[in-house]
Amino acid sequence: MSISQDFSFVSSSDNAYIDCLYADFKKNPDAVDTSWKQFFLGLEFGLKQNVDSGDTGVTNQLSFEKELKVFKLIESYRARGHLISTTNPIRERVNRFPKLELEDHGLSDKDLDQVFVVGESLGLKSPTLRQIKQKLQNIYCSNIGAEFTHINDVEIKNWFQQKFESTSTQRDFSLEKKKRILSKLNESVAFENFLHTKYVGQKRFSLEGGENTIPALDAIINSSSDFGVEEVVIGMAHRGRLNVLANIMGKTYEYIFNEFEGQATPDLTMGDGDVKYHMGYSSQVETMGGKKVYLKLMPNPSHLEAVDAVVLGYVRAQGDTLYHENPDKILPIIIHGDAAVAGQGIVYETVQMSGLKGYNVGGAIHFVINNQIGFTTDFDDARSSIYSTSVSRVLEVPVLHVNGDDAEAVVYAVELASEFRAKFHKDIFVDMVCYRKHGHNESDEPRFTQPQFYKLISKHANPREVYKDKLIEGKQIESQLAVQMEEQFKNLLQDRFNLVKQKPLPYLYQKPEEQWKNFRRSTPKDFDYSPKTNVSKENLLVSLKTLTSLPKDFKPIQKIEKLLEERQKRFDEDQVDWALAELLSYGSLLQEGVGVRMSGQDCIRGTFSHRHAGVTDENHNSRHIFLSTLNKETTKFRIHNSFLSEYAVLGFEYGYSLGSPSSLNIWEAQFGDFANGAQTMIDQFISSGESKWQRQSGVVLLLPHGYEGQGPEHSNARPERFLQLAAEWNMVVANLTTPANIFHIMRRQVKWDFRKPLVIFSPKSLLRHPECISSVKDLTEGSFQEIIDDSSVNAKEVKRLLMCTGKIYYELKAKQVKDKRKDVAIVRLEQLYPMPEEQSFKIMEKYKNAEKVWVQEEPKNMGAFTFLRRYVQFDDFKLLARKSSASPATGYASVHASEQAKIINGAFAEKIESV
Ligand SMILES: Cc1ncc(C[n+]2csc(CCOP(=O)(O)OP(=O)(O)O)c2C)c(N)n1
Ligand SMILES: [Mg+2]
Repeated sequence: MSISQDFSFVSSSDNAYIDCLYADFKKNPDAVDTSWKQFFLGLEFGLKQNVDSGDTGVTNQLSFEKELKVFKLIESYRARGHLISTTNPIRERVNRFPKLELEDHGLSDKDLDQVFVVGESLGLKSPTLRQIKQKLQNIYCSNIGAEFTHINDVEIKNWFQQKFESTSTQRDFSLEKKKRILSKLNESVAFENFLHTKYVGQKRFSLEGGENTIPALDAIINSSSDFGVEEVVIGMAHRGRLNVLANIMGKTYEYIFNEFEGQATPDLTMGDGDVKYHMGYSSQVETMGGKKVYLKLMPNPSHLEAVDAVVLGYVRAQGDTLYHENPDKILPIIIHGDAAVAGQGIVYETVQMSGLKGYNVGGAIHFVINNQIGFTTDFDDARSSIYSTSVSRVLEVPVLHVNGDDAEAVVYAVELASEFRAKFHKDIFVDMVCYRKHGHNESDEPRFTQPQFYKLISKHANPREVYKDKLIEGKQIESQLAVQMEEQFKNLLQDRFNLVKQKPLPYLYQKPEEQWKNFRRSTPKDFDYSPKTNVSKENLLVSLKTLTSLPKDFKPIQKIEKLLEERQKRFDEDQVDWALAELLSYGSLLQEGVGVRMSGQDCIRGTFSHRHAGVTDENHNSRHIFLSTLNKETTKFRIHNSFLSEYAVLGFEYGYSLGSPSSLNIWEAQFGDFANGAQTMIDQFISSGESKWQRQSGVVLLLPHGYEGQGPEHSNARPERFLQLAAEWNMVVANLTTPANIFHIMRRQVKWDFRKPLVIFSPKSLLRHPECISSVKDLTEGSFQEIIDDSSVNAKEVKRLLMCTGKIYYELKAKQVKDKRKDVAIVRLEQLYPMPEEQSFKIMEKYKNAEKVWVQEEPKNMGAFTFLRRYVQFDDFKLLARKSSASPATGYASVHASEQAKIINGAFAEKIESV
């Protein structure tokens, strides 16, 4: 039947759509949105009634016209009811013109007592419009506002709608649950109370106004545990962090107060430490259901939201190894501030990861402590969007906005979020609208900038009082509970003031944590010489076999067949190139039971079409990753082309490295300079995490670098920046020139019994340079070479020592060979930091009578030289480099060529002159 033909009242623009929906409904009633399903059911029911009674005329038509109008009203509430939901505990909401009046839908008060079958979709029996409107108002416009109608996945949307409509107004909380909520609020308030009185004016970034965060987190942990979660990893900023540590993580007051009172003895051998509201913590708590759950709070820097991607990476690592790739077992909770979640681009990048194969963690719960302010910034200066959570639209997942004064509504919202995550393995957002009792920190005066808002706040009872009063007003039994717990609250305050001892929670280390415990801190001596990292030829042959074989019936394009033959030939002819050496090192580790994970833009093929870690079938587009044939149950080769992000992807890989101490974890930039988009990760986590938080990481950065005339953006990975960050043996910075060295440095990364971030300036032109080859023996013997001396000269005859790093070596070498210059030695510094002190002194000693020149391709204000000046052995070095320059390289290929020639020729000229 064509609905629109039978009911000509339906406007023509609706015709086709409704017909289409009706056709879908006829095929499968569940294929359409529940509201349409209900509408069509009602319609058919009504039709039948009328046909039975012989009425097919005007009445029929009119009533269906009205039904459709009511239906549209219901749909409007579902879509926009949240705009008038009573989520703001302090002030009036901005009028967003939601168009939810009867008149907006061609209805009027006169229709209020008429029955509309479409209202049955709300669980009402033959409801009047009055009842329908009331129910809609209760569901969609009370203390929880739900955004979900933008979700295109009908199954998800229907599930959420059905759930929300049937449970949000009938929250049947047990007495035990109410007690739990109040006790968590008691703890939350008692904690702030104590700090506020005892540490007047100290920065603590109090949670006051947003105390329901504590019952909310508690509820997420409890309900998620019922859904099978065994570990919860939290990323959060400053706001309420100490309260979370005390009342969710179980860190004792004593411990926290010691830090407050500055009594925590600084152990400077362990690094420089961090402020108290940035430190991480781990614990194991028992849920209401009696299950044990691991809780982790990630340490984080002040840079808001940066920790988000790190949390996800950590969760993925734990999921991959500890939980056998089962996302049901581990849950990330990311807590945001309203200003930060709206303003920081990393949130978008992190959210965009959620459905990607290489980064999926089975969904995160995002919880916004929306105190309606960011430092002094009001919401209307903080975002263009209506809500701070609008970034969630990318994912088409529900957002629940909830009044932060209504403890039970908050708990309901987060429980629904936990269930949603468990069911669909997708992210979900809960936006708790609350307020900030004090200034940004406790010594700030908020009335400088928000006098009106703070006048309202100052008169407002705290969320504990609000909940207690609500219980007292409630049933007899609830009011008794509230009175009884008030007593407990007072005792709790007293206990805290008397510093009654608390017991730290018992903790059982997880396997990766045991592995971390077995590592030690590095010492300067570790970097004098590298450990042996050679492998047997048999080992190489096993890897080679997988790197040259394809599964049966797998058909790549012809070029690949040639490439595989070339791989074999190179090995047989003892001419191992860069890509092969790199892949052989990964293969060797996999054989030894070490997992390898790599991600980066187009890294499977490789930006420069050199890696070909995997190939694609010409006929059915399936992919074969060569080294995956060496996978073991928990140690796998995982390689993922990343999406076009650096900040979040590097953060994710750093997080992954924290969760997988025994594996090799690599991020590759498309070109090295793109790492600058991830500078926060480099500055705030990678270079300083060990010093601040005593967290080691073995993450590897591959940053293509080198001057080949490709212009300012593709030549320079800014080594000077990494070298400026280098201190206290915090990371390794290397610029490599031989395939053997990439082989050994990757292996060394996991052979050490400590972990260090490793930054490699990786080559581009060297990937195909005929001289850039190593022999098989270079891999089966020896180790990483920090410095490579010139074996072609006799030191006694050398008048000039040219020292360099990276691919310029090959250009200098070509000139030396061509001009048969035995008086000039060329030494390569492969590891710039930590400086191989002893080895470098030996080299200097060997060439002590020679003129010493550092030759670099980079301009004088860039490259390694400013850093090398830190070391006495470079005191008497001259510098040969491009002139100081604002841009890293010329955009003209011809200018590049002449600059490069000047450097190379200049290095062998009688007198060293700056270029
Ligand atoms: C990337 C970054 N920029 C600026 C700051 C300085 N800052 C610290 S807190 C804050 C306000 C944050 O507001 P919001 O996200 O709403 O959190 P709240 O403090 O209100 O809980 C700002 C601007 C920062 N820490 N990080
Ligand atoms: Mg805020």
